Amino acid sequence: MIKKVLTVAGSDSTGGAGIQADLKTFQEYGTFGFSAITSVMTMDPDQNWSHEVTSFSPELVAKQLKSIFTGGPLAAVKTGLLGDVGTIEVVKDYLEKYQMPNVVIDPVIASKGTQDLFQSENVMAIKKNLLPLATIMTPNLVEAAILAEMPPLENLAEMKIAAEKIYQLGPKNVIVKGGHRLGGEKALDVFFDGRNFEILENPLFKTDFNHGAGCTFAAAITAGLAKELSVFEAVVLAKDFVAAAIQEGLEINQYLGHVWHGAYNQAQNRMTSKNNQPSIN
Ligand code: PXL
Repeated sequence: MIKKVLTVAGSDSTGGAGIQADLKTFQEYGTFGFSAITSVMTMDPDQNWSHEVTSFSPELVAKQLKSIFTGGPLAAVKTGLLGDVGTIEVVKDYLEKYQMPNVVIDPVIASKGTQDLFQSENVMAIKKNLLPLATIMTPNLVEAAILAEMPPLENLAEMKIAAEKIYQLGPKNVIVKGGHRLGGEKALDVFFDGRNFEILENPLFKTDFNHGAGCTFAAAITAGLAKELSVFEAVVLAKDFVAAAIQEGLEINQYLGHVWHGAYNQAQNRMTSKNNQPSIN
């Protein structure tokens, strides 16, 4: 059976992050993607590529969710950029009403080049409404410090404390992503399930083409959960998926480069005339 998965997130027109990353990743995992768009992120080359978020109304998000959930609950859901408090509350209502399993909350309150993502009322609303419903929360280093109300995290010990503090807010699992921000030779992540810590170590790739890595990682976990992996299995596979995507990142313009969501499956080789075998005659 094909698993249905949902992303509630912002649009990144350039195709690397947000809704676009999520849907591409869902497809790579062989799941069927639904999407509710909360906002549109745009970047302006005339303003040194400064980012702007234009939010949709909570009512419009609710209308999309109504359309989506008419067929009943889905196998998994991911939230990303949510835009405003009203939208966060609408999302909570739907997650509760349909008793959604496999809820992945990517906080998206701190990201490269996007100061305006951080709004304290949104952070409070995410903490209050969404963390208690989360199967897993996926903050980066900066987001983890904000959620845990700690000064900037600088080492593994502090990441563990932050993971524990975030766990206390309600999610069943937490992964704090060290990524490139921690420095050092490796990308280190701390996973905490309320009892045990797992430290995930991955090579740190020297690339500037990694826009969309965070969204892609959370979307990959979501699709993995939909396909009935355990939370930790889903995280480990998502790490491999996103590592491949970063390794084969592509330049988009003079300002940025994106992860290649199809890298893990070498999707660029699909549908070439040589390989193409029609399944129905
Ligand atoms: O990576 C955070 C992020 C999330 N969602 C959208 C984005 C971005 C970063 O640019 O555009 C829509």
